[in-house]
Amino acid sequence: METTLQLIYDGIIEGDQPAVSENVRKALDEGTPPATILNQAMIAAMKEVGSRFEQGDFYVPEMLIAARAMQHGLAILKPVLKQADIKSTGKAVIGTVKGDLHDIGKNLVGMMLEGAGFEVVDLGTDVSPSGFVDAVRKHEPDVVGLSALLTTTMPNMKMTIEALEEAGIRDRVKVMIGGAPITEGYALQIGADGYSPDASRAVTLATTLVHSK
Ligand code: B1M
Repeated sequence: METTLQLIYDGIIEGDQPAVSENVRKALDEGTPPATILNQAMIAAMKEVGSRFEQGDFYVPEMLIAARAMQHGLAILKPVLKQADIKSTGKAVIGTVKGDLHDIGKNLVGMMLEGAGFEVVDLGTDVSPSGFVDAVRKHEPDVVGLSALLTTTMPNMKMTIEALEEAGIRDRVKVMIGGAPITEGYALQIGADGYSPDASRAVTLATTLVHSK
């Protein structure tokens, strides 16, 4: 890995916010593409944090400070990922499902959608099925994006789709899902309209879903 990328990677693992911010700026100044910074340094570092947690080398506080350092780096990348003067591609309501506090992946999806010209309403984390129903009624989006990182919260995606059905508004929106434990098969099983394994493919999927409405 190039030195600046290595420093970003190390900074996230160590939870060193100033180092992450400084080196993300430096990498951009050096002309490193934002996608390279994201994938090779930042997302790779979060994967390593997850492995250390699994092995018992890291605990929740270490995961949390790593996540905060990652969020600081993302804040610097955000304006670069967003292109100016793009016409609205569609409207998306996104959120992390009930019981789940993981928001880095969801925030990244939101940023990439905004970058592609979507108007994004971010409901945050721990969003109940009725929270999604209310937001669909209020904002009338083309797409609803559900994120889940825990196997224990995945069923709340199904509950959300069922709540949209019960409210009689399921046919007004396309539902896309994603998150580390989610698969294409799970999306089919719960009646979602699509699944994306990462933030950039989430943009392609959302665009396809808007055009298929
Ligand atoms: Co948590 N955590 N965590 N955690 N955490 C995981 C998910 C875990 C895999 C770690 C591990 O054991 N290896 C594990 C889950 C195990 C499982 O369910 N199978 C786990 C656990 C167990 C927990 C707790 C239960 C720990 C505890 O308390 N004992 C607890 C649960 C809290 C809760 O939610 N109720 C917990 C807490 C936390 C922190 C709060 C400390 C922190 C989150 C901070 C935050 O998000 N603000 C945290 C972190 C940081 C992680 C890891 C290390 C990193 C997650 C991350 O941000 N990845 C994670 C390990 C891992 O994933 N390797 C782990 C980077 C991010 C860019 O990737 O979110 O996958 P990701 O998003 C990707 C794709 O998945 C996709 O695009 C994104 C970009 O490419 N995507 C979508 C995501 N959403 C999408 C939506 C879409 C489309 C694509 O459409 C709508």
